[in-house]
Amino acid sequence: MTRIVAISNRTAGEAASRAGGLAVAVWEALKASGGSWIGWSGDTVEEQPRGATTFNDEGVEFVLTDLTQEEFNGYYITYANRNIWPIFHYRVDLAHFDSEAFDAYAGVNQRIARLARPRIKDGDVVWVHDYHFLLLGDCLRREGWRGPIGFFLHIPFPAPEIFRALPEHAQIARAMCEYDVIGFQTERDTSNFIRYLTEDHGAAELGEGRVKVLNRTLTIKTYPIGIDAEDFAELAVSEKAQDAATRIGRFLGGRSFAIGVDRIDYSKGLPERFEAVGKLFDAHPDVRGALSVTQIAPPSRSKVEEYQELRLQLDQLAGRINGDYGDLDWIPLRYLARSFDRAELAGLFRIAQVGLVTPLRDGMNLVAKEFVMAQDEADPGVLILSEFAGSAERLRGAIVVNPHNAAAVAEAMHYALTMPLDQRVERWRELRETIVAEDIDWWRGNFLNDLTRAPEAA
Ligand code: GDG
Repeated sequence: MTRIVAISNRTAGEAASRAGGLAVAVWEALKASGGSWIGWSGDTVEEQPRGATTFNDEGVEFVLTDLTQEEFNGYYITYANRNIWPIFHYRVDLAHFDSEAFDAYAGVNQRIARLARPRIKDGDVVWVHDYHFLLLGDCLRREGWRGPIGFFLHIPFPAPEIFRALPEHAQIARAMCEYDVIGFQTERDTSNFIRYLTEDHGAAELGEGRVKVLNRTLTIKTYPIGIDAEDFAELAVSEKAQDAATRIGRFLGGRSFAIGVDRIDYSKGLPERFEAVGKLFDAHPDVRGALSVTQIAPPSRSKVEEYQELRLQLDQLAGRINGDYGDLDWIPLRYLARSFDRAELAGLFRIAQVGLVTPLRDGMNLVAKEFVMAQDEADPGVLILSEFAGSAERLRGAIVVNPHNAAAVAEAMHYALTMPLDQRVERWRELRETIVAEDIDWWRGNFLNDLTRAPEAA
């Protein structure tokens, strides 16, 4: 089997972090091929480290480097998370353009490439992940690697008109064309990128995902990421899951239950969702006292200002909704700003009547798929899904909503709560079928298949 060298900002060096989704998929691929996984250790230091920490786990070599405080601020906080993240999520208004931060970003991409190069052997394939490393393929070419390099973008790729707001867009796109395979989550992302390359760099499509651009021919295709579907369904009936369901059941006291699980991030549409919950209680007094909404929202990137502001906004909004609508024996909206065990989440999904997945923009959104897989076929809950989540492109059985339209989201919740069993089962079966067929193994297999065939295709 072809050996894989994976490169991503964070790796799954600790067994506990291999708890789900992507980490599992990459880990399994590396274990099967005896590969290496290279990335940031998660620590910052004063002086640039010369080497890296390396260790082996089940035949997989981990190579982790610390970042200097300066690199962390420039590459990670400012360029990746305050330039690329907002722009790729269509939030030009939140971008903090900063050319020095771009230099730091390019510097870290080059340093990681230099670290990786001696570990890549003839016959290997390199698999780079996500928006932290858009330039890495080009950096590896500069280090002399001519073999296959694939890149998968986990977040959306914006419309060209938005991408061009990034002052370094041309430089980034030229560097990206050094990859052999570029994978996106949705057809929309893929066509956005190809349209950009066509309009700005004279690209020509050759068919079957092959694109000729800047004197190279590469594969640019859609590989919607999946989940470990059957495993998640099993997790939802595990003892830990059932304990969590019992605990929340005591609190619910027979009321209906809607759940959302999202990192605190402005792309996830949490204020808009809270507003929709308020609208539901306004428009449908019958639901007052009869439904509890729980939002699990682990804080993320709390060093970034926009995330700190969002946290305050959510604290305030949740407080106001409970103040306005709550009663002596009823909390309408429970908002828990911490993380829970994966099995506990699965247990909560299983007993929920409604899953709320209403991001303003999302590459895929795995919570939507997890919610579906956790359901009980005899009495499944209903998924309410934003049209702007990548997962909406394939998940036809969901109630698809515009998250900006709070009144419509409120109506969708009411519709879900009153939906007859046969319709819920029909929708659920359709969703489940897609999620099982397009699971994480399917995703990884498709991508790696194209990547290992890249030399022939060229
Ligand atoms: C990026 C893209 C794309 C959440 N809270 C807890 C917890 N989670 C787990 C969920 C899910 C994962 O984290 C989140 O994945 P999402 O896909 O929903 O969102 P992002 O974190 O933004 O991920 C996204 C993804 O990459 C993969 O390509 O789908 O669009 O933005 O698995 O269940 N897990 C635990 N406790 C929590 O409190 N254990």
